[in-house]
Amino acid sequence: MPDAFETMWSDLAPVGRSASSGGYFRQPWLSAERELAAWFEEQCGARGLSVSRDAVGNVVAWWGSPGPGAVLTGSHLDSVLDGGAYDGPLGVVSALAAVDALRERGFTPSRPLGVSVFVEEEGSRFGLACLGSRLATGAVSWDTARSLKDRSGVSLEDGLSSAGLSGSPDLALLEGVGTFVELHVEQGRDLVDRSAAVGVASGIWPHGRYRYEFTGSADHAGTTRMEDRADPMLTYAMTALAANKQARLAGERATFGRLEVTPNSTNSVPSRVTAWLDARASSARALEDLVGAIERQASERSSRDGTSLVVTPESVSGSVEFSPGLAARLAGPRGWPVIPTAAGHDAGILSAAGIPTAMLFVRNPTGVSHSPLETASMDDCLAGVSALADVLAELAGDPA
Ligand code: HGY
Ligand code: MN
Ligand code: MN
Repeated sequence: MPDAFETMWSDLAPVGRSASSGGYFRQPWLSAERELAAWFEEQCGARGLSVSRDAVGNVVAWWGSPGPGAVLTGSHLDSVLDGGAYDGPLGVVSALAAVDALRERGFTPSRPLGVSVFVEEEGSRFGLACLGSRLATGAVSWDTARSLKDRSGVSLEDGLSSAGLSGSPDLALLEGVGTFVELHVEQGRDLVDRSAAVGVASGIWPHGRYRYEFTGSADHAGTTRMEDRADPMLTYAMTALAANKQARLAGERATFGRLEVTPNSTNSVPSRVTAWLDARASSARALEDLVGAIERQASERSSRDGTSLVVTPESVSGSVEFSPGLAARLAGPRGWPVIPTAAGHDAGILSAAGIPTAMLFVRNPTGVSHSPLETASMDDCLAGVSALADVLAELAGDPA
């Protein structure tokens, strides 16, 4: 008898969880995430699914042998730093539970049905969002990705080899996949405001991550007069204020959530401040305008402060419109709302690769995500499993 949803969910709860914050640290190819990856393959094996893994650790487990017109469902197991329990794992556990539910209904797929996990969806270690699915679809080449470095200077290639993975994935893993469906906890309050347990995604806002390197002159915090300083912290601070103001004025999103100060000494004017901007907007043009306005204001401030600035895009994800026909087909008869999101997903990468894709969202009562406080009720999670099973039966069953 396969483990029920609740059992699987409690299996995962302690893995990578911080005792102090209650948040999750499941960075890719490090112990907690590798423990989850092994758990997932065990669960697939217990269900008689045949597991294929590519050279970076993306996994697809098949019900039926893979082939053209296959239907794939899944999500990711990695987390942001100090993340929530649901972002990613809910889609993976729900996919396994949906297979069980279909079997309990006596369903047999008339086309191959796969359950997938893509690695490094958050880009929390190597900086490029959806790194696993970009490699699996060829959206980024191995040559480009192999030298990406994590915060301690470990390259992707070395990070993989210490996890026993060779890197340089071929594109065979997703061969034949005709439709992808990702279930995900909603990262917002749209469903709770509509009193709906399940919804369907219409698309993903374009978004990007940009590294801002502010360089000034290190000096003494006490003996250096204010007018004699070239202080990169000041330029950064004014840039953070400008980003917030520009996003508010435009009704878009801008966040500086990560900062590195050199030498990070209490009684020194810093020599360098590196900050990462996460910017998102409701259209490609709006994102370009927002990012441009922030960079212009940062450069103006930098010349006033006598500092210098280099801005480097690290991860850019274009606007995604999921297949409208598929969204309408799944949502219409079931009365599910069709809603946009500003959160990136592997589903966006597969959609951009030309695979007809849909996302199911499960209600998040607070809307909070990328936080230990992220939550969803068990009832809504089980409603999500049943919804996913219905959708998979429709997509992988005999054509009506
Ligand atoms: O950052 C995002 O939008 C997603 O959670 N990876
Ligand atoms: Mn996330
Ligand atoms: Mn996610």
